[in-house]
Amino acid sequence: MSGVQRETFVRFKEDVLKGLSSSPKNLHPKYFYDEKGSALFREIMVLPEYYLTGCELDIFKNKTDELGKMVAMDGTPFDLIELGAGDGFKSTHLLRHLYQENTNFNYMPIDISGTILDILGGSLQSEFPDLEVQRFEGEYMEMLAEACSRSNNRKVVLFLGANIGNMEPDECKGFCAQLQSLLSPGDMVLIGFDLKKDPKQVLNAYNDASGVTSKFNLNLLERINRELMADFDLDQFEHYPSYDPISGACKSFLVSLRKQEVRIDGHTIGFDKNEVICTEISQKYDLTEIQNLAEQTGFHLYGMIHDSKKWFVDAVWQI
Ligand code: AVI
Repeated sequence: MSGVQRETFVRFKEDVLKGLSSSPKNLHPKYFYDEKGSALFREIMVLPEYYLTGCELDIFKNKTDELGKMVAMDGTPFDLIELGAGDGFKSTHLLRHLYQENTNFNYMPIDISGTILDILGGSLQSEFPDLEVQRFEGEYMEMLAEACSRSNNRKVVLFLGANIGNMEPDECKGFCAQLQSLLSPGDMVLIGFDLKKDPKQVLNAYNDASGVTSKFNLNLLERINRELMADFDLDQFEHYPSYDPISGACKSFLVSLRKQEVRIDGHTIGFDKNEVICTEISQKYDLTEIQNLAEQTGFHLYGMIHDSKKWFVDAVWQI
């Protein structure tokens, strides 16, 4: 094991033991995304019930002109920084539009995965040979600070996919305030929020008929078994999603189907029958909450772009 791998292993083990010793028990959703979890998430994104990806893609494909006008603002050169760029399948629509309009901008994708940045870099190079791309591999905030220190232009930060919803409200406020502290007056952020809507529609998105989301949730226990020498019996835990239409908190849990004990690298964790582990929050917002969040964290609302169903919004905030 290299030094970095050892550090990652120790952090994972500490977080898991701490979360499972808390009351209520919890696990951080960032741990969903090992190789199998990432593949399952790609399956989720194309499920008929999981409307979020299609809604935001609708904005990037069909409201590109509006998006382009907002981020290009008065025509001053800018650096477009994308947090968690992945393969850029949504943002590429915006890049294409800006490139075709001869907009003066550079692109700075940030991602934890070097492999995905290689793939993205290759496709950008062939489609937009004159676009200046500077890639940053690592954690969002660390890399954003690095990107900002290398930028002399106005900055526009993209944070798509309703990833902001995977933060608890306090964590989310802290995240937005930290974003604000790294930016300067005139800079913008464009954040994808999933909106409050028919509660059945929301709940179905996290409770698909084919059971992929259940596998995605249970894979967290499988990962702990694999990487931390644990002995979770996956047949004794069940995926349980819930949605509170008033607070907008959509939560995923794993329910223990009997009283049981699990060993994790020499530690024993007890579960009562029906005790739950909270594995994820996918917070839904209304427009007033989005505006308030902007104002509480040092931004003002510059614009909002909805998908055609008005289920999702990309909000543009400026300092
Ligand atoms: C990545 N994130 C925005 C997804 C969501 O909707 O919260 C993760 C997810 N979990 C279950 N389905 C999708």
